[in-house]
Amino acid sequence: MKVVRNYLMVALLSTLILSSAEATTVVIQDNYIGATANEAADIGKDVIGAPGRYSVDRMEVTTNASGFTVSIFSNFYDNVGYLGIQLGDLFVSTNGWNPFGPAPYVNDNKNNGEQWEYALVLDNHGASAPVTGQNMIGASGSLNVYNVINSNIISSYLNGGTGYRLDQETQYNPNAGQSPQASLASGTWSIIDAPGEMDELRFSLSAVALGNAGLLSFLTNQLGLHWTMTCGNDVIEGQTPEPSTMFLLGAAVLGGISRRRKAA
Ligand SMILES: [Ca+2]
Ligand SMILES: [Ca+2]
Ligand SMILES: [Ca+2]
Ligand SMILES: [Ca+2]
Repeated sequence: MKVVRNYLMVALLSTLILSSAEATTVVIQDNYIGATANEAADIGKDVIGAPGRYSVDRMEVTTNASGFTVSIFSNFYDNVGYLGIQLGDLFVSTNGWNPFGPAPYVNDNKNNGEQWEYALVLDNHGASAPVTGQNMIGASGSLNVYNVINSNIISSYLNGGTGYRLDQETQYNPNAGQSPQASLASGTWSIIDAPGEMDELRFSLSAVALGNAGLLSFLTNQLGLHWTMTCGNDVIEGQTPEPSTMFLLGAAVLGGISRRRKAA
């Protein structure tokens, strides 16, 4: 009964508050370069090597009554595992976005700029070392949310140490420390064929899962977001707009409910 009550409460409040805030999809275009490339001729370029394999075009972030969805549009998903390059996890900041240095942030890396609060970790990153790329369009699975401990962040590499975009956050290993981290919430991921344009990797967390985990900040706060494949060849990083007054009111109400539920 408690689970049902929580479900109804979060669903009802999400509907009332987020629909009144006119939740929409935010598009973050890929204007981010990220940490310096290791090949001098490529410094400052958006993609090193073949754009047909690695290019990332944009990220779309949707928050509404059903939850939180981030879609990353890229050419990479029919090419996973080529040279051992895998899918990356999604890094989220729930208190805005402050990259290091001036745009396009050529000196921003995992050691400076924004501190990520959460990582959404895929249960399958694709094969680690096939000879040719694996087509993962149509694949899906589950994801788990973890608090970010910086020493558990895996950074960009290729073929055992030669980075393209160096020191970019790529994947997160919740078991890297002495004691494995517990998952805060579970969601889903899928890779969707988008005819005529780049394909889509979609990360989804329901409002109920976020509410039960005390993570409604995903729906109400200004967010920073970061994604790349494990070579870091094309990195996308950016932010959602400042929340509106209605969102802030929603955050206050939902936060109050969340605190009361925790205290109960
Ligand atoms: Ca880029
Ligand atoms: Ca790009
Ligand atoms: Ca942060
Ligand atoms: Ca950074």
